Amino acid sequence: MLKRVLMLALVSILSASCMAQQHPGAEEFAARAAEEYGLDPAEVTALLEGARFKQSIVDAMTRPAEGKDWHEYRPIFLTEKRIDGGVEFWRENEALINQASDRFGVDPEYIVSIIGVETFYGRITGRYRVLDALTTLSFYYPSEIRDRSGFFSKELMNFLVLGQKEGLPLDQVEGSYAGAMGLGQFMPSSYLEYAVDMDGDGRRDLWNSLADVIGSVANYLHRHGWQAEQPVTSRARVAEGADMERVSRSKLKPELTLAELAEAGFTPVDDIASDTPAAVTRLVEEDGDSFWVTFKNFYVITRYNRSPLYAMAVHDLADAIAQAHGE
Ligand SMILES: [Ca+2]
Repeated sequence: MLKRVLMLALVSILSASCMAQQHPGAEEFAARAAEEYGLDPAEVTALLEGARFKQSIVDAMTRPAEGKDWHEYRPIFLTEKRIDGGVEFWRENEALINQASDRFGVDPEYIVSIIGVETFYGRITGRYRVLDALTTLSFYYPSEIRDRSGFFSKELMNFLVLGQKEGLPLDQVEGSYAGAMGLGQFMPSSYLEYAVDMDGDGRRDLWNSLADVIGSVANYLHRHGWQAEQPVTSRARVAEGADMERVSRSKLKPELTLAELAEAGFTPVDDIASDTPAAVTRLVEEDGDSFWVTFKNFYVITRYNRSPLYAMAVHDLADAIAQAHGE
């Protein structure tokens, strides 16, 4: 009997401490929020005490989809449902997509495709509280992978700033396990910097205003240097004895001209001016590697998500949607 009473007491103590969690480093964080951003430290502390550590977020972070090979990654996004969904989303929002495309100089199918890859046109925007996600990844980042807790700590700070600026209910806002929000999955820093109020109601709402969502995705691509109606990528012909070092070294930033790449043994199958800056990337297919010449626009897509697999999926989906849409 006594054992049972003790047990119950222990459970209630544990659950009380779960209600108000003391996260390692939270105190210092609140002090910094006050000092550098003029936020109320007591409010920040109270908010963080209501944030919950989530093991599921740590688990998700240690196995992202970008760890897959291309032939496993592509079928996740290049489905008939996602292509048809894109055509439907485009037709339903034709005026807004045209408006954003004209205003920001971004090809419409890429605006549609990004929203399609990120959230299936708003069907999957994430069920984690952003506060829990960013707190978990700031203070409990998994030690077995490259430490990005600094990045998430900055995003947590930006999340607080965003809350103050946009009047968001920070303890309720939902997003991905990494804290990405709304139909375009904007991290707090991107929300602050690139979100636009395209419907003109005085707020930037990336959940409920399709005008704001579509405008913000277009502005994001625009601000990172999108070049309208310019190529994104082209399959590469690889000459015998091609300089494979170029593939590993060129990264994704287009730092060589097509003429220089041709000298190294890589030429695009499409007809593109030889002074165009480009890079080369390699994808793992089921039956070997494929090589791709990538251009500025490909690089711009990787500003959304650093993976070349991501950029290629966005490109392929954009292409498929544009064809089905009849462009
Ligand atoms: Ca708005």
